[in-house]
Amino acid sequence: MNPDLLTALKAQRIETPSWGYGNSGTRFKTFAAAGAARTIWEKLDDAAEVQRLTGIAPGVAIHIPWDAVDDYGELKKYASERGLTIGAINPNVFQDEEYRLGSVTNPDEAVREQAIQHLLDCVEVMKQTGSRDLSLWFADGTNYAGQDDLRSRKRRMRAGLKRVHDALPSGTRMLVEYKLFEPAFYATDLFDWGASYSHCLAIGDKAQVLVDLGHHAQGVNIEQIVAFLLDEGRLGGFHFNARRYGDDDLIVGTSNPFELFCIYAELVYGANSADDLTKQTAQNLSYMIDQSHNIEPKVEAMLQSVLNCQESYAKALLIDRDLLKEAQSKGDVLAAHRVMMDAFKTDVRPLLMELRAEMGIHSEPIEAHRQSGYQEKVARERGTQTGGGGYPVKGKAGVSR
Ligand code: AOS
Ligand code: ZN
Ligand code: ZN
Ligand code: ZN
Repeated sequence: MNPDLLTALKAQRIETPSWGYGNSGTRFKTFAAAGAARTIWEKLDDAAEVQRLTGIAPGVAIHIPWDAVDDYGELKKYASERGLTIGAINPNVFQDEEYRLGSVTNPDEAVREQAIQHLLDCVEVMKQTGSRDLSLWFADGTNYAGQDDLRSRKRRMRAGLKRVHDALPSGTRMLVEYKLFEPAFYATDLFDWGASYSHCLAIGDKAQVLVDLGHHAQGVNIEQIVAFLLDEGRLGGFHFNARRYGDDDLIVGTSNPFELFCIYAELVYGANSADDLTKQTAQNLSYMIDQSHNIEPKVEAMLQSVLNCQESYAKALLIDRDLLKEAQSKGDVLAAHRVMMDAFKTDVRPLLMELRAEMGIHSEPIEAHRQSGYQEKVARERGTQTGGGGYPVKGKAGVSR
C-alpha cells in the first residue's frame, strides 16, 4: 500500500458520543436494549470496545449533565486506562423546565443567565478533562409567528455566545451547531450554516461552525457548505449521522454513502501529501458521530459508523487529483465526474484489511465484535434499563463555582 495512504488512514480520528451507547428513542417510544450503557463509566467501556476494534476512535464526546461526575480527573483517568480521551463537552440547555421558551435567547433574562452559567460551568469541565471543543447545540426557537421578536433573539444568541467565547481557555474552541428545525417548529434561532457562520465571525477566532449532517432541508448540498467553510477557515467539525427525512440520527453513510464520500473529498481537497492529510484530518477538525441507535445494538452500530467513515475517507484519498484538475481546467465535464466516480466505486475493503494488519487489529472488526461475546457479557452484567437515555439532573455540571 502507498505509504502516504497508510499514514493518512492511520491518522484518521473519529469521536464517538457517549449518548450513542445508552438507551434512546423517539417521541413515540424508547425501546430498552439489553446491555445498554447506564452510566458514563459503562459508556466508556463500550467506547473502549469500539477503539479496540478500529484503532481510530479514541475520543469520546460527553454530554453535561447527562455524564456529569464529581471528579473529572477520575473520569479522565478511567478513560485513559482504556486507551481513550474525553473529547468534546456538550452542554445541555434544552431539558430543564425553564427552557420552555429557549435558553440563551429566552425573553426572560434570568433564564438566559441560568443557561449561560451552565455553558460557563461546561468550560470549567473542559479545563478538567483537557477537552479542546465545547460543542454547542441549542433547541432555541419559536413555534408561531409573532411569538417573539426574531431580531432580539438573534442578538441574545450573539451576546450569550460572546460571553462564553471570551471565557474559553487558549487552544480551545466553541463549535456552533445549526439546525433547520426541531424541537422549535416555526423558527430555530441557529437555523442554518449562515447564521452560525455570521455569529462566529462576530464573536471571535475561537468560534467555529459545526455541521451536523441531519440538520439541513431536503436536498441541500452539504459538501458545498463544507468546502465554503473550509475555505473560510471556519469549519470546526462534524456531527456525523444519516438521514432520510429529518434529523433521523441513523448510522452515518447508510442512506447516502455518496454524500459522505463527497464530504470527505472536500476534506482531502487541499492536501497534496500524507503530511497535509494527516494535519487536515487529524488535528484541526472534530469528526464526531452524533446518532441515536434506537433499534440497533449500540456497540455494533457505533462500530459500523466508524467503519463507514473510514471507508469514505479511504475512497476520497484515492481521487486522482491531478487527473481531476486537468479535466476541470479543460472543462471536460464527464471526465472530471468519472475521476470522482472511479474513486467512489473502488472497493477499499482489501486496502482496509491491509491497514488493519499493519495496525495489529482484526481485519473484520464487526465479526470480531460478534465473536468476542462482549455484547452478551454486558447484557448479563447490566441487564435492561427501561426508560430513555441520560435525563439530566437539573443543570448540575459537577463543577464547583
Ligand atoms: C440535536 O439535534 C443535535 O444534533 C445535538 O448535537 C445532539 O443531538 C446532542 O444532543 C448533542 O448535543
Ligand atoms: Zn448534532
Ligand atoms: Zn441533531
Ligand atoms: Zn443528535
